Amino acid sequence: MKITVEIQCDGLVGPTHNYAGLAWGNLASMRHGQQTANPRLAALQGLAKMELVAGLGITQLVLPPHQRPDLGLLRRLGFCGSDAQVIRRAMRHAPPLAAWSAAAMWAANAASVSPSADCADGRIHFTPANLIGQLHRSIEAATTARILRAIFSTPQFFAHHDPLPPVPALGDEGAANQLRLAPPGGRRGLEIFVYGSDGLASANTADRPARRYPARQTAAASAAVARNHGLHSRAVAFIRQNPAAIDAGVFHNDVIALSQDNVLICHEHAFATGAVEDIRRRYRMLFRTEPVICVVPDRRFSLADAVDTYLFNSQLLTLPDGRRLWLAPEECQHHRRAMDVLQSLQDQGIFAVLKFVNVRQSMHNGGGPACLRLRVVATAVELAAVHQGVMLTATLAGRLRQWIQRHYRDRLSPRDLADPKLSSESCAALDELVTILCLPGIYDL
Ligand code: SUG
Repeated sequence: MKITVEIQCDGLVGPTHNYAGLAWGNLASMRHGQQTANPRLAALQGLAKMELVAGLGITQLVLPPHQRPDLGLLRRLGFCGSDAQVIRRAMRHAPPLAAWSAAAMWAANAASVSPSADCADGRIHFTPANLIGQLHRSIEAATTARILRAIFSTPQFFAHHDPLPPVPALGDEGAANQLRLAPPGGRRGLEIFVYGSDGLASANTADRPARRYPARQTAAASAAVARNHGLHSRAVAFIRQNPAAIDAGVFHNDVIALSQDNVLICHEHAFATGAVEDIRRRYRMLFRTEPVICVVPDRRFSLADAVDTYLFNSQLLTLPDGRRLWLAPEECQHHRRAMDVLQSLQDQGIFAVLKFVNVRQSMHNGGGPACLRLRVVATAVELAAVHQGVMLTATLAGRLRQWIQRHYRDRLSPRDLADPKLSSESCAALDELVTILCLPGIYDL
């Protein structure tokens, strides 16, 4: 049995972080739209979380932000001239604010990832999410693919797939809709894909349940990812999200469920009826042992509580000594019912240590601690093949902090996005960042 580590890959918040209210069905984004953001604080909060995790002896890696505004998108939409003219012209019309979105910070949506122990060819597989549900996120896939290929570059260990075709029937939002259960100790796991709509199967039928908010992940997309990754059919479960959860603002599964090792924590209304029993049965068949499943009842903690606090969007981390740490958003600390749930999980031995983290700038756009990170389970040999320039050390953290202080604004309203200087400031920042991270060639600067 090979010992594995779980690499936490966090998206560094980009210089154009703003509140444009772009994400329909994501209540925090809808509520905070048009407010003034603080990109510098957002980036520092994200970095502080990374430092906290790295300080616990957990492997932490930095994913660079994407280049914004996306002038290529603006030109494709028919705005022409010099870069400054393109920006001014775009802002004069109904401005496609998507081009300024810093949403790539939510790395849990960057890709689906399967550890080598789960894949037929014994390599770690990556599929960048196509994120086709919303324009501002659909522009991420190409850069994400480039960044992942640059960081996990050794073909002997890492396999990279293209994002799925960009059509609604194959909507894919990555690891935010993936769970994985495995007995402790680095073995194969049961990969659980959570979807909101059937995709291909129901694309042409009129019997889809009416909903307030869209389901972003399709079963057809999840099945395609599982096939591409070479997952064994016995080690995969496809679980339907409860439409009531989506309508309550649970736009990704990681707002309502989380997993680590052999532990699954979910809300009573996270999944369709029978899903938890299905997971339990499959786990038992695969590993001849019981998983630990905690279902949080709605009467103790409602769907609205889950969306308000992001309790389920905590990071459950396994410390080097084998104990588990629950890293919750600070919002939980001031919420009595969230604290009661945490106390009961701790009493059941789900985790030994509880910590809180302030990522409020991200939270106001609907992204909690777990949204900001992508997990990659790797063996020691695989870890050694990862690009070392992005591994968070105290030195790198110090350099990034200075870089943020130097380049980021501390106020950015949607109206400020029209300023062509913001674009040149961002380019200058990213130009320096590729040197800091030793990642040339990921942007077209
Ligand atoms: O896709 N918010 C993101 C939040 C993603 C959170 N990720 C996970 N749950 N894993 C989204 O809804 C808001 C952008 C804006 O409104 O400007 C936004 O895109």
